[in-house]
Amino acid sequence: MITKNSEKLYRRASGFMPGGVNSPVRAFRSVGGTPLFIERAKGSRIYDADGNEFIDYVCSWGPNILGHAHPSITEAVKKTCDTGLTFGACHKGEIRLAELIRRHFPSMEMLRLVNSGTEAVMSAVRAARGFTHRDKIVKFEGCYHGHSDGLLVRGGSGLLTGSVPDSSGVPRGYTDTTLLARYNDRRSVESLFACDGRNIACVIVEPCAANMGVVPPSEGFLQFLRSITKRYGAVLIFDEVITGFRLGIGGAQAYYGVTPDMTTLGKIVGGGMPLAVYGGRREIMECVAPLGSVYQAGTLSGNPVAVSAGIAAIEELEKAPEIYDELERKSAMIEAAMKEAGLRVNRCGSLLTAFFTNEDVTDYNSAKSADTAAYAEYFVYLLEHGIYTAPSQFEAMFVSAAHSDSDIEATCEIISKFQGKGR
Ligand code: HOZ
Repeated sequence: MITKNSEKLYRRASGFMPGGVNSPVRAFRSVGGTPLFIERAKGSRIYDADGNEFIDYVCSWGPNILGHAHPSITEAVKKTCDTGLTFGACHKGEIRLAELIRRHFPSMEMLRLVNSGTEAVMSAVRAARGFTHRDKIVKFEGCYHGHSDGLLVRGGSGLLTGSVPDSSGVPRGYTDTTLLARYNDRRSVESLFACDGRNIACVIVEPCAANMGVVPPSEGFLQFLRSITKRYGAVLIFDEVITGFRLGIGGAQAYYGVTPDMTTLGKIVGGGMPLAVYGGRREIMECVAPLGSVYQAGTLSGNPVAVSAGIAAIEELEKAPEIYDELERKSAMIEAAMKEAGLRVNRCGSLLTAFFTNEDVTDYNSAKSADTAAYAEYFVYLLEHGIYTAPSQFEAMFVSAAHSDSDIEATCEIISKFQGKGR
């Protein structure tokens, strides 16, 4: 595969951006080689600066559930651009998007539009603290909730990829109130509540973890979180930045039948534009300014262009609910091909990870047992055969509605022939 142009661009980028990238996992550090510079994308395909074409299973890390540059979304964006890029004031689209979100996430009785998943989570945690008048929060090892200070403890995604459990630059005091529990381990949660239950403002969890690779919740785990938080008066926050509108149109909460107090959304809800949401029970959201004393604001919050993309994406998903059955069918085919190649797979709907380990992956420690060099070999093999997947063991593979049967069949054939050492 020729990557001359990407290499040249990467050298230039490295003079400006740390590691040549604007988000660490993109740097290909854990898989080797040069990051590809993408020139354009359409449907299931991306094309790099050297003219290489790939079937894309990164899908911008989740937003592109309908594939790249879906015509309804790009049309909506173009039309909105002509009427103004940003107003910093109220507009009708915000109400339409809020209505659509609440229709599918009825637990989000009130909500706020923000710009990124990090911002949504940071604001949700602040609202939970303001509502409960408590300071401590519980997060799970290996879950990633963006890069706000208090949540950069034993995180997944780029922290796991780069083997950096805790970020430097975060003063100790900022994480003193962050308590750590083990994913899928009820006892670790019970003991935190037994020690400090009346000081815990919230439990934040990815209802299906997807930032240490995909790790589904064990049977009853989310129900358990629901009941223990209720018992102690703590707020249960589902971080559905990845799972929202992906596991089904109602996200993980509908998929697993567990209703949180608060939810954060990102990725799909913005249709590929920078937009995220936090919301939840009315009485909690009424603590947010200007109604209450929890402050949160943003010049570009509710940006009309991003809002129009989000509306178009959700309307498309509403029009074609069969998409989710199709995603399930196609993802199951890929899972079967991975198994045929002797790989260990975790899958939840259209989120999958092939883990290069002999252990069942159920939490941070078992995820970390994966052989990342073996994953790198698998990644390079796929890339050289025209398949673009996450350049990290600790991320998900995303299947989209734009992946045709022939894309999936070609992908399965290539995966099933993988002969690397991690099998
Ligand atoms: N945090 C994202 C994956 N979970 C990576 C975002 C990116 O590099 O674009």
